[in-house]
Amino acid sequence: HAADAHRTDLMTITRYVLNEQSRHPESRGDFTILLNHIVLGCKFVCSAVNKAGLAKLIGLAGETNVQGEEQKKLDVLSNEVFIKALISSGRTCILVSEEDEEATFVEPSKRGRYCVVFDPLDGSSNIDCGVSIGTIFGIYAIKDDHEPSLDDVLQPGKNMLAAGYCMYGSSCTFVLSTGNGVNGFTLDPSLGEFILTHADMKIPKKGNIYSVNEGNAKNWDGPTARYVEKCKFPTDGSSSKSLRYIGSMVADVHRTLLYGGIFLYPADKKSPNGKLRVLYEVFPMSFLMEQAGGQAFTGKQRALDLVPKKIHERSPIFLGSYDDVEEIKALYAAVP
Ligand code: AHM
Ligand code: MG
Repeated sequence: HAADAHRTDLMTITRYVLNEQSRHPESRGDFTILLNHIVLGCKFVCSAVNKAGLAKLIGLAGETNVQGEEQKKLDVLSNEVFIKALISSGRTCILVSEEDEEATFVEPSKRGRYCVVFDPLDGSSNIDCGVSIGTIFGIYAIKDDHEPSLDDVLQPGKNMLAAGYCMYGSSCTFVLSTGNGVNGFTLDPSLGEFILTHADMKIPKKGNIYSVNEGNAKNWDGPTARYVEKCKFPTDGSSSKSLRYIGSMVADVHRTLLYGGIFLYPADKKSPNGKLRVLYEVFPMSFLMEQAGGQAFTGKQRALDLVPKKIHERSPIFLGSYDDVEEIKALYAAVP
């Protein structure tokens, strides 16, 4: 029975990546090992996030501090877990984390060829009210035989080998692309394994949801303002779009990927480069969107073509369904 086979033949994320890698004869399993360490970090964060409310009540971890300190602690804790897991994988050479001002250069004896850029716990201001948060990451590889330097990570997003996120929500979901489509895995807590649940994810060509912090509207530029106005008061006879904004990038992007539509974090007068960070927020999400058949645009160019000059650089971002991003591109193109 096909249905039985489905239930007994579990496609874990490790098995999936091993299959993928076997298409590359030169592969030595390094990528699989690296990914396993990222997955370990995500499982740790998942467990810590699930206990966060409880910890506050009965004092599980970091019990000595009160008044919102847990929040901060969870960020820092997650970062430490990822940094240590990534170094101990023996497959990394440079790590860039949202939590650390400077990049981490792995000591030669533990070095490998991968660079990992990541936000260990994005949207952490949402922890206390139980809203979904996530980890976002991207992976580059250095060219053989040279001393790792920042130039190895100051690369356009299109040079990433892989990107993904893990969402800590009502279930724990890991979405990954190794440049060959997008696949989603859900953590089975009883097995401690991520199982393939969303094979070959494709974003709808057009959606009916827009997602933006409208509180910033008074500071928007013309094209962003016109776009959002069109979402609410369409002039082409189409129906108006729904607004959904969680304020947690992983959750907003995950919904956009599944249901279609557009996510915007535009420039505004106060923050001319928007809020989101190029390396570990904009690039991985843009990579996933393109791999799922959508688009990602900065207001000036394809997001993945951007070449960052600094590791914590920011950029405006518009990403989502192909047709919806096409519309915002047209509005920006119309401005001289
Ligand atoms: P953080 O890295 O400090 O958590 O901020 C990033 C978050 C994103 O998850 C989210 O898309 C955005 O900030 C929301 O910002 P705002 O509250 O300005 O709408
Ligand atoms: Mg962040």
